[in-house]
Amino acid sequence: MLRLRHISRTAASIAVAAVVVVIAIIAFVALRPGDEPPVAQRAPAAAPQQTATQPAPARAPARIVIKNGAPVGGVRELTVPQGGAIRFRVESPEPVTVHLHGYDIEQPAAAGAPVVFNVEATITGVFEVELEELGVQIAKVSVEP
Ligand SMILES: [Cu+2]
Repeated sequence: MLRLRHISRTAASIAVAAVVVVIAIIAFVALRPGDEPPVAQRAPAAAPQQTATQPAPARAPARIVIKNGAPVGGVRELTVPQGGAIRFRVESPEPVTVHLHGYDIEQPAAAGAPVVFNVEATITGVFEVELEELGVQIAKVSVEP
């Protein structure tokens, strides 16, 4: 038993030594001067990610999620000053047509293809946003003078 344990310990030591050698070879290959171009490529790649997160502060459109043919959380109320932008996004697991009354704009949405409305608020009043086929109101848009 003792001897077996000793042998397996030796085998383990050899295995560890082998792993160390492999790591040393990998480290040597990776750290050779030839690796400099990939490092240089990596630096610019990180920069676009930083700029990609910067536009986020621009207010995201209101997000309306449709479930079982109705808006989750009820009819969304949006208030926009005249001259501003009516912005909302509708996500639906089923194909639907989203209709912004008053401005009379219809756009389709489907699973994996949400629709984003970004409409200049030129007309004042209170307007219904409807799932056209279902006749279901999903939002109430107030454009105030
Ligand atoms: Cu409608």
